Amino acid sequence: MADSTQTKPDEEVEYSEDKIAVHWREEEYVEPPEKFKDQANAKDESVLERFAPENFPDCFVDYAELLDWDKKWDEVLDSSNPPFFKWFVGGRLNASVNCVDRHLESRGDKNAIIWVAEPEDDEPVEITYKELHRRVNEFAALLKDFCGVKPQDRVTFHLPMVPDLPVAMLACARLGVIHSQVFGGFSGAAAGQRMGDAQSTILVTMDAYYRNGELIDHKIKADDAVEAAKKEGIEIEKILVFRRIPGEYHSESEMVEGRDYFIDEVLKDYEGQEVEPESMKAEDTLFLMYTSGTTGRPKGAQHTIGGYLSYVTGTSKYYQDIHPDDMYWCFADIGWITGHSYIVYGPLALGTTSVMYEGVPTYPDAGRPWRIAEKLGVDIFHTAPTTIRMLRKVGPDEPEKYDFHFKTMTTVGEPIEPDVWRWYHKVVGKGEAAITDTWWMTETGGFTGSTLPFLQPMKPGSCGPAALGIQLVIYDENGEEVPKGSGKAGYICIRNPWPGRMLTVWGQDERFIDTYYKRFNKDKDSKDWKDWPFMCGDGAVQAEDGYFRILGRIDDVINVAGHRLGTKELESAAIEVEEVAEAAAVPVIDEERGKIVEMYIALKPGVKASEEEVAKKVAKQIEYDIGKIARPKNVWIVPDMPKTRSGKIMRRVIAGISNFADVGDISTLANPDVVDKIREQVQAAKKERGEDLQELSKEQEQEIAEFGSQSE
Ligand code: 6R9
Repeated sequence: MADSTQTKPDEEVEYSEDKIAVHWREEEYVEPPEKFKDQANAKDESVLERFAPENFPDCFVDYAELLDWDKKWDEVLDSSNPPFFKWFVGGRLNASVNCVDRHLESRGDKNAIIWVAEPEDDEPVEITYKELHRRVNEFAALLKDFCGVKPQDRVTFHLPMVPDLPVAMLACARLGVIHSQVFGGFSGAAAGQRMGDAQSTILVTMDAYYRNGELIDHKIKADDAVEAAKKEGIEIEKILVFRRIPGEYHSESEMVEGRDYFIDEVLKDYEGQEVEPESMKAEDTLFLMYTSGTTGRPKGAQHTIGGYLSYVTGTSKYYQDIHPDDMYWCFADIGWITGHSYIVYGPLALGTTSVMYEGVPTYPDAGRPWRIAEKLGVDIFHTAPTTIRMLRKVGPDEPEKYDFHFKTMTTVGEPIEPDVWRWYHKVVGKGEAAITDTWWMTETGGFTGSTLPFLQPMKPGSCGPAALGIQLVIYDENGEEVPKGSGKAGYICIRNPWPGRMLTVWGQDERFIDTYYKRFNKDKDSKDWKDWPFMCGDGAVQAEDGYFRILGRIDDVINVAGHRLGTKELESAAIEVEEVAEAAAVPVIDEERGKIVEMYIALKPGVKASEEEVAKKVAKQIEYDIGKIARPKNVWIVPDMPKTRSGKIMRRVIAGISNFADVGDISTLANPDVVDKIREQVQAAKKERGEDLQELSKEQEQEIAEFGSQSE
């Protein structure tokens, strides 16, 4: 491992491909505000003691006891078959009862959800717990009777940010059915492929939704989903369609008789019906959330009912500091794990009001989020660095024009630059809110590193110490522990099991072990959980005080505005284009979105089509297979790819070219002279387009230098 410039600021540092070096300076602490401390859910140090390692695994009973159980568990943790750990075994519960029914008596007339449509003239829609109960039951009745679903069957949603989405999730939960929501911005083909993987035959979608002032056609994507699912051997039996504007239909796609149904019409038969909630086993599955990895096929992270719900409820309580009377707004998409855990399940289990917003942050202008906060009296705000960066860029002075006051603010999804952190703290938080930088991932279910908002000081750019009950460790490439304060980086892992962790990769237990455990497990036959550290997939460094700084993914994943895109997914989309022989995807640092995708393409010999035509086709295919979010900024048609002798494309070399950064060591290339050719071609074109002005920070340079080297 190379040393950090923290200790040797000006020294030249040597890198080798599979290592990560750190060049960030430690920031000063920022003290949490005193004024909210008395009301905090975590207000004294006793909580830290309760969750100390010597109290593992029983410490997590604290979280499980926040829920109502039909039957309490017999065993807190069954670790007899590592790494398939099971929590609260013998326990029975229902997630929709915990998020809805149990609040009816005390808070039935209080709002569970307030939904803000993008058109600003539309009044926010208030949904009380009673109303939510009615809607969840009616939709559950429809799913059960009209679709004939049984406990643990899979139902796929491809929905935008509308209240029908949490209603549908909770209706599945009521029936013990597994939901799988595919991010609305992803393509229909992406939804169809995931249906194939989950063996799901029912698709719930919507005709259209508002984005940037336009009503955009969404049902049209269902046609592609049908095709893609067919390729996977799945015949979609029913497509249930919500209507964005009651009584109207805003899609070019035709409703197919006997397959497509307007939900509002079918629901008439189920008006006022109530469905008995299924009493499910704690380790049964609540939902699947597909995420990208190092190989082509997305992984279905399989989350449990008892463990997951306990974990998101507990972390919502202590880290989000949610009380029933708070007005909580998580400005994220439910199609992302953040939305599942911290818009729907955690907040509703605690009986609070969860705000949902349909549209883009800057519509009609950069003051919109702050007007929403002011109007609704939001006191807890939660969003991602990409949104914060965008709002700062477009309206740096907007927040101070509005009268809103946050007690806590969360950031999630990417490392946040200290400078952006300070704007968030000073301008959005008006200097009086605590920031929780929450580091975690789809696989972990909930927060794994952060500060307790009124108990632990904040440090810009660091997520903080390990979350309660989580034992974090950094290993070097040989599996040796990297001591804290050494300034060295390595692979961050979680030593112990925790209830929020996914149970497995849907249908692929081996892949689960390979991806998360193989690297640092020294004895695959061991039955001791201590031999099974979970590899998170991020590089990190730990300061002397125990705070972690996350350096980003060490696998081949490009994080665009918080969405993880697998290079392999992008490349396999490109290769579908007839003329394409080879493709490589690399990230380009982008001020607003963190990263964006650039594609490199080598053509098959004798191609007649013009380069421009092929480039267009590639971009279109990626948009079709994955979604708009993945659309490449540039598609470069190059004479050949830089490759190792074993024929693997060296992505870090082309990533270096795209970012005007160092391409690193090319001595192991089979065809080193291609590098100069590509550099000349690409950089000249970029200069012409004015894309060469980007100055990279040292850590960005390092990230580019490392990109993809894991798979070389
Ligand atoms: C929740 C979520 C996971 C990856 C993760 C890491 C990055 C998330 C972060 C962060 C630095 C934070 N990440 N939160 N990096 N600081 N506070 O984002 O899940 O979409 O699965 O992405 O996001 O690299 O490994 P997911």
